[in-house]
Amino acid sequence: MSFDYTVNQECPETKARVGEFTTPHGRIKTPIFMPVGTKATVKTMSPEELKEVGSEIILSNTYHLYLRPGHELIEEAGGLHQFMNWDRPILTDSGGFQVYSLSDSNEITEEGVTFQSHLDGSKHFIDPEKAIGIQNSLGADIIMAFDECAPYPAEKEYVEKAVARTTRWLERSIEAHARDDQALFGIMQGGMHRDLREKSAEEITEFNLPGYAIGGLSVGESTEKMLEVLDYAPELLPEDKPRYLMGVGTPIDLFEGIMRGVDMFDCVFPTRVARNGAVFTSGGRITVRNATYKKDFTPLDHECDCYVCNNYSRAYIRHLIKRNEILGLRLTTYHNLHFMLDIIHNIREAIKEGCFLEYREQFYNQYGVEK
Ligand code: PRF
Ligand code: ZN
Repeated sequence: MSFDYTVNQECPETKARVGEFTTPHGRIKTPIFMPVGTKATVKTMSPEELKEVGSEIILSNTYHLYLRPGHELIEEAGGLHQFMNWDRPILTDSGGFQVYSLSDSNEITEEGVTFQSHLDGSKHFIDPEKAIGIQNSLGADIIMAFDECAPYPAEKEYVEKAVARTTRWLERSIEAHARDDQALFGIMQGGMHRDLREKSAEEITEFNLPGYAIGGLSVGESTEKMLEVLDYAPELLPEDKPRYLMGVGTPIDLFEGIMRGVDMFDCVFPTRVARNGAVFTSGGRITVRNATYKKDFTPLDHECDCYVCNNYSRAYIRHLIKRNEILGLRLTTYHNLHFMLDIIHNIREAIKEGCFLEYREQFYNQYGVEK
């Protein structure tokens, strides 16, 4: 099938745009935020709840599912959608990045990556063919090429080699991809170097893929450095394809990425901080776990109309989190995802109405600019 991407509206003042991407499990509107469901579940959230908060697509990880429960088992279950009872689009990351960031030791050669499982120390080998084979078994709507994300900081010569290897691995990823009902996205690397980002973009866009990602950011560099790259990187990718910024997504990142031309985001941040008792509010992020909220009988965010804010107080949620009650984690996660998806919805509406910058200004004034 063809994976159409249509840009419906462009912001006259910034590079923000609104569009639609068609997948076998329905259309997603861009800009979009993808909640992270690493192990075939967005921690604490049922698929019904994910829909209630407005999730249109979720992300899952090849690396984790390959190790446990195994991609063959998920294939036997009828694929990832069926296995986890999620009938909307899914994107799987290729595993490359997780291998570098999670496994105990790894050796990267032209052939692929040898690594030890972070779970039991067992030895594994993943190469582009295997990463795509696993993703073909899982059956997500969007799958990612196997790339090499250079660490930060790294010698420029190293980053240059990673860029060249990422292109060769993309070629092998495309060759191995055996399902035309899955869109394969290419990934740009190049670290913080403009000339390498340009080289990477030039090489990967040759393949005329249905979408492209910006990898290698939010790997330890400062926000300023990341934004410096984002000032030019999205535009190096085709205008008529979705652009996905991998592993980036605080509330502020959404605005900053979108105004620079990014269409898709994923990040564990909103769900991870929720499990630590931190929640987003229109007045900024608060740690509801703190003693300040002991007798605060108001909702997490007085401007939020989610199920949590309509029914529970900060004091109650603080109590649940302090006592390690499971409901506490569920409520903070639910609210944070609702908050993220509400922002992204408002941003789409603002772009359509030609008032993106006004909305950004208003949000920042209230929220305070933090990371
Ligand atoms: N490559 C892949 N997945 C990723 C990244 C990358 O560079 C990042 C970088 N922030 C997050 N997830 N394949
Ligand atoms: Zn809420």
